[in-house]
Amino acid sequence: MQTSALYHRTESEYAFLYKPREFVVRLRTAKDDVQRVILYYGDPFDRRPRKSGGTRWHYQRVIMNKGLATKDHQYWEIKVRPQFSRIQYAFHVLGKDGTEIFYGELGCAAFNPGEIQDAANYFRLPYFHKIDMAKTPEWVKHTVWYQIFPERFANGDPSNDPEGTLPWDPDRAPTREDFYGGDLQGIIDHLDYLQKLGVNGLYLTPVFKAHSNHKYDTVDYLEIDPAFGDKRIFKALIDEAHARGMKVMLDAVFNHIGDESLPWQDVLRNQEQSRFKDWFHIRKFPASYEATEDNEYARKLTYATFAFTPHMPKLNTANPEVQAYLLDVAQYWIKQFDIDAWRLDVADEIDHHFWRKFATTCKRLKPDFYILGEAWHNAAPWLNGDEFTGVMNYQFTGLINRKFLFKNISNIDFIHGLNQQLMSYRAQTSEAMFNVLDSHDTPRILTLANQDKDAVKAAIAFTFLQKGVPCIYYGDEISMAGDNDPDNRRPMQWDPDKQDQEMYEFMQALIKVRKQYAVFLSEAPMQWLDAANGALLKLVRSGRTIDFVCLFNTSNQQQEVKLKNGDQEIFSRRLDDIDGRAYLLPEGFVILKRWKK
Ligand code: ARE
Ligand code: CA
Repeated sequence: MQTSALYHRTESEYAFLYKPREFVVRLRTAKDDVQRVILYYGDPFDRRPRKSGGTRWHYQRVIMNKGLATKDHQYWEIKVRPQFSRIQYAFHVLGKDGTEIFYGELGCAAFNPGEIQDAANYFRLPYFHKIDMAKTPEWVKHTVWYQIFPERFANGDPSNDPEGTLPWDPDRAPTREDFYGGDLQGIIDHLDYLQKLGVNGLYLTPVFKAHSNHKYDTVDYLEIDPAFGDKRIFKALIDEAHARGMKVMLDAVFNHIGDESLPWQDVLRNQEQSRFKDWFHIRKFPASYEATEDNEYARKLTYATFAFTPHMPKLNTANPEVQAYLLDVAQYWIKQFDIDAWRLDVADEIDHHFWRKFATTCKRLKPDFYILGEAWHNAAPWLNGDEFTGVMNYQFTGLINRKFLFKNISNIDFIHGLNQQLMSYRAQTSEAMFNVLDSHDTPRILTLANQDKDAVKAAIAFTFLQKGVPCIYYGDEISMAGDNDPDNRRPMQWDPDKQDQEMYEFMQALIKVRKQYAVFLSEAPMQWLDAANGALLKLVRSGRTIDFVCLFNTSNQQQEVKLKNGDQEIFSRRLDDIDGRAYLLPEGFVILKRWKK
């Protein structure tokens, strides 16, 4: 047995409370190396008399389930409910080669029944604290998000258009500096459209006062940008959205502030004498820059910024004054306007210390508040329950794009990659992930897919069947195209003759299914059938009363599909020729809903 592959760590994605009294244990082993894993567990204070005198630990034994596999590893998983909310546990691992290992906190040893009494070797979770448990608000699972870039969604009020506003033209590629006049009234005007589509969560990129069209260079966090409207209109938007059962998430850009903001302007004027000098990370005075985007110049910056961008000086979030200021902003929009979630811009470049305070502050006001971090890489350090609820799941969805849009990954590698992502987080965190296939920071899916709409449909359908909440980037539902930023931010196409109605109806149907089975699709385990099959991707989500059998034709040929329930054939079709009782989607893939007796 390859004992070096054995891995477990307490209070992590390997050992966590899923519900206040339900403890999940995962063990990693080498792939195809182990035949069985038995979990030994008991109460750390439960000693019982021995017949021969003295006492001994009382342990229960349970066989662990074979869980998901990655390229190199096999995961084993089990849920246990210890009576007194505390546990000590270790693993008895039986190798395919016949070796038996006892694996605990002190490492691996040959399995020797005499030694299973040695409590020092047991992993421990000394007490189950509900307050420390990573929690996913129930509403998050029921949500299908829709991301809006307010400057480009709809112009509901021409009177607030900034100077030089261009005519609304979805066919024209915007430059970085263009303005099209989109605003909050425009969103309000189209809430009926969004409701009809079925989405029930709106994620707005920044709406606070700032100079750019994207508003990531905040001038004032406590003001709505005048080109977007004012607080009265913002309140109306929240109320109208809530009245329709939609949640609203705003973008918190706390890593940096705009260079036109009061604190930074004060630094530029007063330099070392500025009372704001410790609000930033200034390496050398004078802190200064010229308005140039040349990177050679940028690297000579004397102060920290976002990505060498001189107009985005980085805030010193370790400074208590800055903390108080930003936490006040966080509270203000929850208290006064009842927002439901914050999306945290460049979240991974801000210290954990600050985010812990931030999470406590938000949840004190709204216990089921959703905190979504922007982190493009493994985000486990922020997802222990005291910082973010989930992150923008670019790693996960990147794989989906590779499978369905670029078609450059085999089914088996794809499945292993998805499994790896799922095993990187606690189960409830995977349920809270924000699954975006594209956004204002990436090319649009249709463009990534080289205009192949069937591929787009497959990618979206697949995403909607995963754990984690899906998000649609405005305009994708009517097949808008767009390359990298800024081309991905074209004005929304509102001309019905130019909107792709078929794609719209497809998404509408999918959103309906997702919402109808929201909890099931969040929680049911993932089961890959026949994973080595290169032509058919078969995912089964199995619940108590219902199974989803999801088949995706990943080849470019017609595929024969047969499904059996025991000996009885329950489904047999050619995959581009499906009809009947199955809930089905066109173009070579199907979701077959099978009710259990
Ligand atoms: C734009 C261009 C840049 C250009 C710059 C010049 O995109 O290429 O150099 O202008 O000024 C906002 C605007 C952007 C603007 C940027 C800077 O929306 O249009 O850039 O400000 O002015 C990384 C970060 C991630 C970040 C992305 C953009 O980790 O946090 O880069 N995303 C957020 C927002 C953005 C926003 C900002 C941050 C700044 O969502 O919209 O930009 O507030 C890889 C890496 C990631 C990387 C990702 C994308 O996969 O792993 O770390 O994300 O690519 O580049
Ligand atoms: Ca306007």
